[in-house]
Amino acid sequence: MDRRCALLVVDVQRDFCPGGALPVREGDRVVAPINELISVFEKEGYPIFFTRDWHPADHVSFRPRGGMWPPHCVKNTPGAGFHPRLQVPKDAVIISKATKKDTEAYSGFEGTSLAEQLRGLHVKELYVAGLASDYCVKNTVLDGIAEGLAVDLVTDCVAGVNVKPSDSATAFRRMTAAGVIKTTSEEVIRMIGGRVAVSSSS
Ligand code: VGL
Ligand code: ZN
Repeated sequence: MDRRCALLVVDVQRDFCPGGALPVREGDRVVAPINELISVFEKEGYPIFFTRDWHPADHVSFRPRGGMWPPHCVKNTPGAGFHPRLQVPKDAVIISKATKKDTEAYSGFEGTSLAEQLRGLHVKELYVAGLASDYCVKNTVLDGIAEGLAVDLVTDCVAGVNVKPSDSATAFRRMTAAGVIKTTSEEVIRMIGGRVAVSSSS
């Protein structure tokens, strides 16, 4: 199994964490296990991508414009910053999305160079973690599968907005039906970390 892997960390931003403008319940619970994934991918030399929701102040998804969300992740404001404990490597690729004021975009692939960059690196398998399970994670996973990637959802590294309490469960069913591979950070670390040990002892 030497498919080229990449890690994609979706929208782990202050506004999606407790105390932020659009908090995901326990959104910050994902930070510690994601940091462990980051360190394993870094050690192995696998590429690491971060998406961030990066809206103009008058974005169409905001309530003052008739959208469903309170203003959040306005570009270049503290709320749009990554969670302060998230360990973003210097050479990580940061993908800003939903940057156009009249267009909503929940997927990291929509209107960005993500697909092109993954193809350029010959990535075949994408490990997805972050926020929120029922919006940007879901849409990113579905688009990744549509791109022809094997997509692994790291289930202990995601959390949902749950406008309706069942939204995360519905999103998991959608992703499962589309062919996502469910895994955990422990499993990924065992597999990828284990690969390092095997190759260094041979
Ligand atoms: C998201 C709601 C609004 C997300 C972004 O990152 O999942 N959710 N904007
Ligand atoms: Zn948004």
